[in-house]
Amino acid sequence: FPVSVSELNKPALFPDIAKPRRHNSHKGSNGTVAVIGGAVGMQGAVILAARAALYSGAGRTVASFVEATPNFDAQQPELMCRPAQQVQFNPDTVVVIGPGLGNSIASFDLVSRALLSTSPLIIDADALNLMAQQPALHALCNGRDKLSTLLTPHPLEAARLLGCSVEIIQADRISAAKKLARQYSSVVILKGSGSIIAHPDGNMVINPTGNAGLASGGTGDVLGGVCGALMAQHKNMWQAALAATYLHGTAADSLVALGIGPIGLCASELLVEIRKQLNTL
Ligand code: B4P
Ligand code: MG
Repeated sequence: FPVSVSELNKPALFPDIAKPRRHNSHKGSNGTVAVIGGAVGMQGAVILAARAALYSGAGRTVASFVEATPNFDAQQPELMCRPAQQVQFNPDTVVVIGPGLGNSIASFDLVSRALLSTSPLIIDADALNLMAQQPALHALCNGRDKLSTLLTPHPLEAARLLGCSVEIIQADRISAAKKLARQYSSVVILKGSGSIIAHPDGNMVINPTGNAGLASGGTGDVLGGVCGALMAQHKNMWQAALAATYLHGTAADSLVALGIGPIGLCASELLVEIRKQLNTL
């Protein structure tokens, strides 16, 4: 089992993403992200993830809702709001599934369709919880191309996926992340202070950026959207996971240096700062 431990302290680990955008690029070449989730009461999770994809450079971003689709996002009219059932799963659409998805039959059906599809997938939140509960979904995940799937659990979601306690996850986060990557044949970001990015082949990296300002609702949804946009533009899941985790953390560090947090830092305040960090890599 090959292991390499390195600190993610320089963009050299994600050279494709650190490259400047091509002068003649067009929105088609910058990819499409579809975020799926947003049951009633949790629609903000989809909005945050979709806005994060927009601010991280996706060519087109669809915010799609498992129920009660809003007509549009008045603050971010660039987003296309659609019912989740209309999402086109294809290799050119990166799907971020799970933020506020809930655990209805409709959500289960959407997660199954996503796992069976050829879309690159970022699987977060309730989609992870459904996969932990349903062995059939776990099996579908293992049947996918390893580098087309990224799981982004926080420690409680990781504990559910591995069938153990949060204490066990936190006692040895490196082993937990590697086990998840192996058992689910996917790239994994095990979130928390010092997020661990694990490759299904055994490689792993510890992210040194970020701070306790991120310990508030919605920051995980923002991370999912950044991962989706970087994957849509650069088509490299490992580098997208590394770069998204790094930039999400440096954005929070930069806001805290300005006195915006750690106390009271809001997830939506990360968006403009993530864009700045990405453009100055
Ligand atoms: P949920 O109710 O599922 O929370 P959520 O909707 O997923 O929130 P969100 O999407 O905004 O945040 P996420 O954690 O995905 O459940 C949260 C529950 O899970 C908690 O009540 C707790 O029981 C458990 N849980 C979560 N994190 C835990 C932890 N670290 N230890 C023990 N139990 C935990 O994403 C948050 C983002 O912020 C990630 O990118 C993360 O890496 C970052 N972040 C958070 N705190 C950070 C810190 N101190 N330093 C650096 N980065 C940090
Ligand atoms: Mg979350």
